[in-house]
Amino acid sequence: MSAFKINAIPTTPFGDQKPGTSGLRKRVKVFQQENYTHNFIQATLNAMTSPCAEGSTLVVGGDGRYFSKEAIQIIIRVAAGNKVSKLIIGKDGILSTPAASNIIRKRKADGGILLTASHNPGGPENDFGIKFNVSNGGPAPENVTNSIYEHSKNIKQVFVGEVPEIDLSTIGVQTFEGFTVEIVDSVHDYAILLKEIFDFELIKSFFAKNPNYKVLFDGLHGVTGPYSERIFVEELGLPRSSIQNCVPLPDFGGGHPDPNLTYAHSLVERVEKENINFGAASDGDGDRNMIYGKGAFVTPSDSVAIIAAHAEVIPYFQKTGVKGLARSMPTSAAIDLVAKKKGLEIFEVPTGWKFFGNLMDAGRLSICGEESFGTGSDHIREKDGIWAVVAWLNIIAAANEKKPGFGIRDILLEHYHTYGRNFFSRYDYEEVNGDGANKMITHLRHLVGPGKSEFVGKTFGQFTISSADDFEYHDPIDNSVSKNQGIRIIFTDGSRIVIRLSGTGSQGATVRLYVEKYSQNVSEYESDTQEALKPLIDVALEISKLQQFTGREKPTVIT
Ligand code: VG1
Ligand code: CO
Repeated sequence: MSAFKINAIPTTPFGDQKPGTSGLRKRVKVFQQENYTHNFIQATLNAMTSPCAEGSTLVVGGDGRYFSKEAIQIIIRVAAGNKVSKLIIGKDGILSTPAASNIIRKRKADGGILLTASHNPGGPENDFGIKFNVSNGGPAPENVTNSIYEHSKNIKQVFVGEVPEIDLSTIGVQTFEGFTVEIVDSVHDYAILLKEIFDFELIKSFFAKNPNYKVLFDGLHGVTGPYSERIFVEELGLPRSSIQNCVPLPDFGGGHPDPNLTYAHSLVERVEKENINFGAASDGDGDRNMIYGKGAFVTPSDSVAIIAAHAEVIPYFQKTGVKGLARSMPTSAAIDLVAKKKGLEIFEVPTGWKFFGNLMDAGRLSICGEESFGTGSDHIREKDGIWAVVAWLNIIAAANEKKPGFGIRDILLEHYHTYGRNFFSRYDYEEVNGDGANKMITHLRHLVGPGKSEFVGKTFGQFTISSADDFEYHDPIDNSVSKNQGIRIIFTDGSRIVIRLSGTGSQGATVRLYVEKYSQNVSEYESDTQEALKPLIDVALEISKLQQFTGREKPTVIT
């Protein structure tokens, strides 16, 4: 066992290491600055309190994007320098976000460092990201990320252990005096987990009985490639042609690894052209998903509601029961209607998966989702792209037992006939001038802000305002309060407008405008979303003065 020297290297703070919605995300060039990554890792380890970094076990891995391998060698040396006792690292540095969450829980680690900027493009000119997860496997809550930021602003030295470069490509254990590095298979534990959750036999027998049922999964060259190969091809027996773009690339093949109608267009085109029954995609780090059948796009807000409505066919929920449901604030209220019907608790939390963790740990939440293509459950503490895809396959296989030929579109329509339809859309205005965006938010805060009761009762077109605020969340478990989480304008017919600024962008500001309209009019169930929402979008633009403040006529992306 070799000993190594620890050096205290003097450094000075960078003022910009404030984690956003999901970790610190910046251009690769920013992380490549001398000491930048060292500083952030040291600040993260300094922020660990229960337990401290010294003596702890941490899981490390990510989506394999450009600069990951260099960052992992830095993490190894800084962890050794801070007397971390063990690092568990995915082979080649690869761990999808859900797989990392699972390993933290299964191995009872004290936390994890995840290297990803999720759906943001990768490569030398694009984004990198570092996120700290705590011992429940979930993203660090705000008190921890605030502490990381405080430490980063006051940092004076980084402790670096003189350990040699570690070969990340060989599974096994490497031991130094007081410090161990274990390289683990990236997929193994995750595959076991999914097989415990879902009815793989039922899904396999559905495929066997329906040899013409075509499935296409698109990994968008993100981290899910090896996971999809294992789950869809090896375990569920689908042909290899059922997966595409499944070789992880450090720059995602130059693409934007975001599973939505804009960036997963090659999947959408093939599903339509080749009459594929079941299409799905996942993002760079494997926590997002899109479900898309021929002529049937499932909005993420509908997807989580449908999974909740059909939870009884999933073995995991047969065992645990469904304890409660939740969604992020901008997500449509489709899942609220399921909760109501089933007599379950429903929670509305701010944007960001970290807000679901406490509810899950307290045994009050089983299934939850975000409109941003995030769906998941309390099997881990991150959203889980492949979990959502297999959940849908499980639901379809179960439905076909009674109704042969039942597909994605049938499930959607059946859901609308039972619960009504929540039309939902999000408009993103990316990389707008930060000043203009902030001024717009100030204008909106002023309109809705406390004591502004005259705004309530005002009518715009066919919509009359019934309430408006800047969303504030009181966590029912630890009583923490999160303020200013987005402007919410609710109308008397239940329609909603939400406006907030993104916390994941790396350049300029991104404005997100969310609109939702509820309908129980059967003749509208098959209507086009954008048409159905047009009047409400006009009202949102009028109230927010978005076009005046940002100078943007049109959004960059509509989902
Ligand atoms: C976005 C989404 C949010 C999601 C977050 C991280 O945040 O809106 O719902 O939790 O990304 O997703 P923002 O602040 O940009 O709106 V991922 O797949 O990056 O981990
Ligand atoms: Co992601």
